[in-house]
Amino acid sequence: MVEKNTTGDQLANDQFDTKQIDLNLLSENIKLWGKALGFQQVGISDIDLKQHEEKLQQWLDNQYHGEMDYMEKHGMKRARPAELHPGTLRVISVRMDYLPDNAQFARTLKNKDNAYISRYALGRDYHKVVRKRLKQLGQKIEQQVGKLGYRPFVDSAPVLERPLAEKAGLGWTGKHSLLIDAKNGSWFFIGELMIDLPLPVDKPVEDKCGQCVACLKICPTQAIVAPYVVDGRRCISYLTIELQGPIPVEFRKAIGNRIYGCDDCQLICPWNRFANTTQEQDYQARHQLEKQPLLALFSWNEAEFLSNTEGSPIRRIGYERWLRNIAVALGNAATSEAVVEALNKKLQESDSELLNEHIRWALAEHALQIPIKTDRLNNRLIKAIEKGLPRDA
Ligand code: B12
Ligand code: SF4
Ligand code: SF4
Repeated sequence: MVEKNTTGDQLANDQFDTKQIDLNLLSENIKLWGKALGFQQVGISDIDLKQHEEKLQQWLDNQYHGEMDYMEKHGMKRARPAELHPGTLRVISVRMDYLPDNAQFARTLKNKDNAYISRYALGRDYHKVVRKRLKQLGQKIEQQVGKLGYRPFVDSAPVLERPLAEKAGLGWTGKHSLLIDAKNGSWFFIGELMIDLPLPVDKPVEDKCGQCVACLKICPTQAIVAPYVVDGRRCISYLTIELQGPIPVEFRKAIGNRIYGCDDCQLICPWNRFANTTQEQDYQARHQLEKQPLLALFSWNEAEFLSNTEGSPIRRIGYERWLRNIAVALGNAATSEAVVEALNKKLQESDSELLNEHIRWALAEHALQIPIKTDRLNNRLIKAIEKGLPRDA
């Protein structure tokens, strides 16, 4: 419970002028309530992101956002949370782990006939899960202190979420540009609640990447162009999820069997040896998506696609791009009659030029009849997972 009329600071904004609230106690309670709502960590930061503006601008000037117009549209607003939600004084950042038990990463990456779907997308759409609970956290705070201005967001607003969570002490930014916690690795989502209370802020933690460059070296498409900088246009996550049009041919072989997102830079990271698993039901893998043969997924009709991906983030790419991605993975699978037949069948049925071009590419790969080349990077990654992450292999 929040004690009122104790030693509290006088709140800065007019709304709360008449009340005395112990802000230290309130922030402690917010952390407890956040944990009770299923967040593994809760931290608080101010809203000063000035030091990120120049780098964000450089990233945009380099066109690293590719087709992600939403990254460009709001310009520097991303680094100025108060412009997004006037009155914001603090941001409460939350961490939600999504790695389930028995992830079997190496097994899926090894079997080129099965689809690899990035771990975060195998369960329920995290946007819905995290946002709903952040809203509950906002309501809980309001119940205690009276009417206040707050806004929950997770990927949903033009704001630099990762730097905010970093300021709030939820982890350091790894060279792959994701946030890492020393005790829990990087398998987590972040979400934020903007709030107009001048709560005490937390301290950031120290960068522990040291001399390591494993993520830069393992990335199949060399998307991490320098430490801490990802060229979105090269990232498999962008190519399979964000990109609307054709996947550039130069990246198709490197995509392997990854049909939705990629986890390689996290799988190689030594800090993920310490990752906790989650029992959260929403993040358990759905049977129809996990360890599925590419051919089974390729045979879904649109109605099956929609029903099998209901409530999943995958649904938003739509049926055409779903097939586009699987066609690329089938082009990388072992040549067999069944694969060639399935590709030809879809080619006859489909009137999408986008899909048909990818199918023709895949058929051409099989026509070459070249035995599948050993993928050096993929093999190295599989060995590293088996050795470093035996539980998740
Ligand atoms: C756009 C986006 C993408 C794009 C671009 C990725 C990127 N790194 O920007 C694509 C589609 C490729 C992508 C992929 C993924 N994403 Co994403 N993505 C976002 C999103 C919406 C915005 C990120 C952003 O602002 N990018 C802009 C650039 C400029 O930001 P930045 O990379 O942090 O850039 C900083 C550095 O470059 C740094 N910098 C630049 N130069 C230099 C030089 C030095 C010396 C230093 C120190 C720093 C530095 O300064 C920049 C500004 O701070 C966020 C959610 C959000 N609203 O924040 C999720 C988010 C970052 N993604 C997330 C996830 C999970 C992923 C994937 C793992 C999904 C998957 N499995 O496929 C991959 C990982 C790929 C990767 N290594 O980044 C999570 C990360 C959670 C975590 N633990 O950190 C987020 C936070 C979503 C969430 N709410 O949970 N994503
Ligand atoms: S998600 Fe995959 S493609 Fe993207 S930066 Fe990481 S390793 Fe590279
Ligand atoms: S793989 Fe190494 S360099 Fe990359 S984020 Fe992890 S510790 Fe940092």
